[in-house]
Amino acid sequence: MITVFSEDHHLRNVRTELYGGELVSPHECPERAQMVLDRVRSTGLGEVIAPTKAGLEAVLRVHDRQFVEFLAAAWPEWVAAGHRGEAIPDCWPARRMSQRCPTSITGKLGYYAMAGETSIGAGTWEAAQAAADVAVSAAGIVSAGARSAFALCRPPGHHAARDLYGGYCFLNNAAIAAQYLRDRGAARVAILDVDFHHGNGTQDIFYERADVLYLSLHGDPRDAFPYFSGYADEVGSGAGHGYNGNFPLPVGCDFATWRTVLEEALARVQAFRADALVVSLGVDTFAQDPISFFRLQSADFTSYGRMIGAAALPTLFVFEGGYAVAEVGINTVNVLAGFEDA
Ligand code: SS9
Ligand code: ZN
Repeated sequence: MITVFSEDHHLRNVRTELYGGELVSPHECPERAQMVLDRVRSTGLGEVIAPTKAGLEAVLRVHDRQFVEFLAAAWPEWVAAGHRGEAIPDCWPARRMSQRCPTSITGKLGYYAMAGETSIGAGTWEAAQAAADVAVSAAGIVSAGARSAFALCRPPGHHAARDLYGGYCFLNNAAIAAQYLRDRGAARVAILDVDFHHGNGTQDIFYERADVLYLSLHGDPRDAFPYFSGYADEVGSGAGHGYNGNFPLPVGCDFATWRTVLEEALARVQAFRADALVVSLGVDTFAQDPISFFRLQSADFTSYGRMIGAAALPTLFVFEGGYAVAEVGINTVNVLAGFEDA
C-alpha cells in the first residue's frame, strides 16, 4: 500500500491546548505523524510518496469560501491585533444570539470554532493545506485503480465541518477525499469513521446527501467530545435520510463489543453498494489513549483491519486521531497490515 505523506505537517506545532482548565502541550503533536511514518517504514508497508500541491479547488468542494479565507488569515490577523499568546476564541454564538460573522479576529474565532481547545499559530494554515493535499493525492491513487492507499494526514480532519474548525481539525481531509472520489467517477462513496470521537464535521458535510454514506463508531456523546453530535437518532435529512449512521458506545467498551458493531457497519457499507470506501482511521480507541475511554489492544487493530479488507472495496485510509504517542504507529500500521493480509 502506498503512503502519501508531507513533511509540512511540522508547520503545525503550537505550544498550547486548553485542557482541564490549563494550557498544556497539545495531544495532537508532530511526534504522532513521525511515529506512524517510522512504523510504515520499519514494517515495509510500501512506498512513501509526497503529495502534489493541489491548490484549493478540492477543498472548496466541501468547505465554505469565507471559512477558508478566515483560516488563511487568522494567524496574521491575531498577531496584528497585538495578542501575545496563540489564537483561541473566548465567545460563541450560543442559543438566541446573532449568527452574523464579526469583524474582530477574536469574534471570528468564536464564529468559526466548534470547540475551544484548538489553538491556531504560525504555520497552522499551511499544515492544514498540506494535509488536504495528502488526502487528495491518496484519493487520486485509489481513483486511478489501486486497491488501497494511506493518507498520513496531520492535522486531522473529521471534526471540521463546512464552516467550522476545532477538535484539532481545520480542513476535513476525509470529506475532501470522498468528494474527490465522487468527482472522479465513483457514484457512491462510503465513509467509515473508526476514530474514538464522532466525526461531526464529516456528518455535517454529507448530512443531506444520498451519494455519500457516513457511518461512525464512537464514544457516546453524553460522555465524550464532541458532546453535541453523534447520537443514534441522527440519520440524515432530506435526500440524505438513511445515509448517516451513528453507533455511540459506552465507557469501557472492549473489542468484543466494538467488533460486532463494526460488522453491522460493514454490512451497511455492502448494502449501500459503495464504489469506494474512505476510512477515517483514528486509533484513539486504544485502551491506553490519554483522552478516550475504549479498551482496544494493539492486536485488535490488526483484527479489524482484516475485517475492513474482507469488504473487498477500493479503500482509502485517512489518518485522524490517536494520542498514545508511543503506540500510535504500531496501532495504525496494524490496521493497514491487517487489511493487506485479508
Ligand atoms: C477531552 C477533550 C477532547 C478534543 C479531542 C479531539 C480529538 C480529535 N476531555 N478535546 S480526533
Ligand atoms: Zn479522535
